[in-house]
Amino acid sequence: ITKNTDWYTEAKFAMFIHWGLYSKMAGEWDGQHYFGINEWIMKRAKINTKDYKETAKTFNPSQFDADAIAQLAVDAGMKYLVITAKHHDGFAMFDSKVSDFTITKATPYKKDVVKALQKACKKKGLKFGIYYSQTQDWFEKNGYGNNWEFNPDEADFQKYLTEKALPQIKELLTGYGEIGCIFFDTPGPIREEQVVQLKEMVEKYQPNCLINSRIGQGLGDFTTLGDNEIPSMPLDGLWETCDTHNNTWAYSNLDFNWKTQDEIIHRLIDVVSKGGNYLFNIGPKADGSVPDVSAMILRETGHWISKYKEA
Ligand code: JFZ
Repeated sequence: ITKNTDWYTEAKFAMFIHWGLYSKMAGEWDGQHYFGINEWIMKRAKINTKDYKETAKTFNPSQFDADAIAQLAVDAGMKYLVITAKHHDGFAMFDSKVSDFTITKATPYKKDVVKALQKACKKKGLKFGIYYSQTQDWFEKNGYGNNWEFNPDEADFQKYLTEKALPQIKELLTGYGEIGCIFFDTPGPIREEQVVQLKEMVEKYQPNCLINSRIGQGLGDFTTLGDNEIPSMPLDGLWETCDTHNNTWAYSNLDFNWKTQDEIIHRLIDVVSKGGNYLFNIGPKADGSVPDVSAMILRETGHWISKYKEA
């Protein structure tokens, strides 16, 4: 099928958001420090599903303001926004009927933040995209990746796909307005016919939704390069570079290595000059607020972009 890709080609700059229960750990578990990508803390610290789920009971992002985040993206000069609806930890940041491990059922906050962001994006004229970890799900014995609690030899991956991933993706495709793009990730051992099941599901409900290459098996509509990778030469086709503001995707207390506005602008120009989109990540804190420095730097970046447009 032919999809409308104009908006994507014109977009150039976008906001990626990694936000979930792991944001609460912020790089620390059981008195130990975990430097590096904090959204992997469940696996790195080998936290079992029971203890991990327990953290949801105190996940209460009272400072979360979807309009303010969408406005930050607009101020930064960004044109679409992609939110982690479910990362490798298996936790749904939306109101899913097919699992109890969701922000609406397992936390005191109870509200659907994917919905709130989708509405805010619509209001502010941003295209809306979702990140969904289709293969890794450390909360499910049939999902891929949790080998500290479950036996991978007994895992029935197709059962996980049929009972959790596909139904959740359907929920996201049918209850959240127009989904501009879907960001799958770490395809790993997923088989070709399973990738086709995902792709057909997406296209059945949202025929114009652009699918990234990390769906696996070369079946995406656009290429997501390796994390933080910028090619040395222009590339043909639709592609994007995803980049973190520091060295983690999800918020960490241990990482202060923020890119300056100059670095962000250079990287943006580098990517755009080679024909790609620059998907730039922020990691909100557990309370829902965006780290001050990160927000300030993004506003400065947007300031430069609007000056440049006038010139
Ligand atoms: C993945 C995730 O595991 C990570 O937590 C984050 O969400 C990031 C955006 O994507 O990590 C990857 C995936 C692919 C590559 C590197 C890291 N790659 O192809 O180089």
